[in-house]
Amino acid sequence: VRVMRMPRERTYIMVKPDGVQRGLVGEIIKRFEQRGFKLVAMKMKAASPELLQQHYADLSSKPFFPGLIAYVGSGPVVCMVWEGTDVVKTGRKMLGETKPLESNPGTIRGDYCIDVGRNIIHGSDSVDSANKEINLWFTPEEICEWRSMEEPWVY
Ligand code: FUP
Repeated sequence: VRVMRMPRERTYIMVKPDGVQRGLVGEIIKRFEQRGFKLVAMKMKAASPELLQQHYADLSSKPFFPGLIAYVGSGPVVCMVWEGTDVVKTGRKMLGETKPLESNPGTIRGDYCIDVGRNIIHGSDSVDSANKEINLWFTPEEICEWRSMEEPWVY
């Protein structure tokens, strides 16, 4: 009997240019892998202002918007899609709060940054925005469905 599985929840995680330049990409990937989430897409990209304006469209009226677009566009970012149970909310918990001051030690922002305008990582804040962001940053072909081999890799 074939069982139809519910599609797993996905979130969009992006290491911002300061995270890339400070060598935090591996640490961030490590935390999501070790928590038990599955990496299904990843690439490095120098994002255009147009793409970033779309990504941050909800914030377009904020005074920090031009600075935010300049910062996230100042160098390549690492774009990822992570999959797993409650990955959107859990990912946000792992990131910490928007403001590093309010982020507890043990969270990514709480461990690695001190400035809201240089907060090293983005994570989708709802399932709805995750789906929008995944569609904005990735084509369907760039997302990989995969499963662990049933044969062991380690003998
Ligand atoms: P988050 O979802 O935690 O990234 O937070 P927001 O979507 O509210 O904000 C997006 C980005 O805008 C933050 F990552 C950093 C920047 N920002 C500022 O620079 N100043 C602020 O007061 C608030 C946000």
